[in-house]
Amino acid sequence: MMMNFDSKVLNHQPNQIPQEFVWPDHEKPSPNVPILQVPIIDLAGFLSGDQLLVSEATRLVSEASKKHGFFLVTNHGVEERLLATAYSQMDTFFTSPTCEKQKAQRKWGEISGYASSFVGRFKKNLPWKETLSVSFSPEEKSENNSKTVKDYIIKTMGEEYQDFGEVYQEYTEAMSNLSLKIMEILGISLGIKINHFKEFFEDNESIFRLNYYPKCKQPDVVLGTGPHCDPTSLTILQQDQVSGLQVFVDNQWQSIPPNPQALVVNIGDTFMALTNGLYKSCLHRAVVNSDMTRKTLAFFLCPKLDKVVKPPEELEGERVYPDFTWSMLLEFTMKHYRSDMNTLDEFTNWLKNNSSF
Ligand SMILES: *[C@@H]1O[C@H](CO)[C@@H](O)[C@H](O)[C@H]1NC(C)=O
Ligand SMILES: *[C@@H]1O[C@H](CO)[C@@H](O)[C@H](O)[C@H]1NC(C)=O
Ligand SMILES: *[C@@H]1O[C@H](CO)[C@@H](O)[C@H](O)[C@H]1NC(C)=O
Ligand SMILES: *[C@@H]1O[C@H](CO)[C@@H](O)[C@H](O)[C@H]1NC(C)=O
Ligand SMILES: O=C(O)CCC(=O)C(=O)O
Repeated sequence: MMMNFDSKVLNHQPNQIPQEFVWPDHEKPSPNVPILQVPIIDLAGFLSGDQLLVSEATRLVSEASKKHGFFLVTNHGVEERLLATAYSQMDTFFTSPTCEKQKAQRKWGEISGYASSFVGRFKKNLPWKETLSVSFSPEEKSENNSKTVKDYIIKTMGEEYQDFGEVYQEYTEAMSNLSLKIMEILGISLGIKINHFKEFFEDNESIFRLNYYPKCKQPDVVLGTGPHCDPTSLTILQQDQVSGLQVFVDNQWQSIPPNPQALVVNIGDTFMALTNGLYKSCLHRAVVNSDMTRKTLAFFLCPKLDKVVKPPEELEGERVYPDFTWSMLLEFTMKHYRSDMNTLDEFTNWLKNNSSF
C-alpha cells in the first residue's frame, strides 16, 4: 500500500483521494459546528497574587476542567518572538522533500520522529497530516546530553538543522516552564497541597509535536487528527489562524476558534486519573480545509516514566482507576490501543487482564 504521504501528489490525482483517508460517515466533519465556550485564564493576573484574580482564575479552571478540560491562557509569559519563530520554522522541515524528512522517520513503538499516516500502524481512517515529535526531558541527564530536543534534531537531521533545533529547544523549555504555572492553578483549584504536582512532575519526560496539515481537496471526508483523548497529563497547544480544533462536548462537536493572544490548554487521561476522574480528559479532533495549510504546535506534559499515577489523599475517596505508571499507559496507547474516549477504561481492563505487571 502506498504509505508515502505527499499531499501534492494525492491532491493532484484526477480522482478522489485514496480510500484510506476517507473517514466513515458518522465521523466525517460536520460543516457548521457551534463554538465551544471555554474560559480565558489571565495567567499574569493569577501570578500577581491578587486574591480576587487568583480566585477568579481558579474558579474558571475548576469549572472548565470538571466539564470538558479545555481552557485558554493569556498573558502566559511565552515571548511573542518565540511563538512566531517556532511557527514559521515549521516550513523548514515540512516543505523539504520526503526523503529528507524520512531521515527522522519514526519507528514503531518510538515517541520521537517524523510520521505520516502513523507510520503504517493503521490501514484505514488515516489522518491527513504529517507530524514531527520529539521526547523532551528538561534535565541534561546523560553526559552526551542526547535527551534534548536540539540534540535529537541535529543527530537525525544533520548540522544544517542547528538553528531549527535551537528554536524548538527553547520553545519546549518555555512550555515546560509554563506547564508548571498551570499546574499551580490546577493544584489550587483542587485544594491539594501546594507542591504536590510540582513534585509529581519534577522529572517530567514530556513530548513535543509539530502538526502539519496540508490543504486537502476533499476536506469534508477527511480528518487531520482523528478523535482521541490525550493519554498524557496536560497539553499546551499553539494554534494558527486557520481554525480546525474541535471538541466533543454535550454530545456534539464544537470548535475552539483561533485566538492569537491565547494558548489552548487541555487535560489528558493521566491527569484525569490523578484527579480520580474529577477533571475530564475530553475527546477532540482536528479538521482540515481546501485552501490553507494548518500548522499547530503541541507540548504534552508527562511525568517520569516510572512514576506511579494515583490521586493525592485529598482526592482519594472511592478509587475510579487503579494505580499505574505512565510507561504502562504510554505502551498501551502506542502498541495496543488507538486513543479514544474509552482509553482509560480499556486500559484498566487491560491492566486487570495482564496482572503480571
Ligand atoms: C557518549 O558518546 C560516546 C561516543 O559516541 C559513547 O561511547 C558513550 O557511551 C556515550 N555516553 C552515554 C552516557 O551515552
Ligand atoms: C525556564 O525557567 C527557568 C527557571 O526559572 C529559566 O532559567 C529559563 O530561562 C526558562 N526558560 C525559558 C525558555 O523560558
Ligand atoms: C519539568 O521538569 C523541569 C526540569 O526538572 C522543571 O523545570 C519543570 O518545572 C517541570 N515541569 C513541571 C510541570 O513540574
Ligand atoms: C480482558 O479479558 C476478558 C476475558 O478474557 C476479555 O473479554 C476482554 O476483551 C479483555 N479485555 C482487554 C482490554 O484485553
Ligand atoms: O492540531 C490540533 O488542533 C489538535 C492536535 C492534537 O489533538 C494532537 O496533536 O494530539
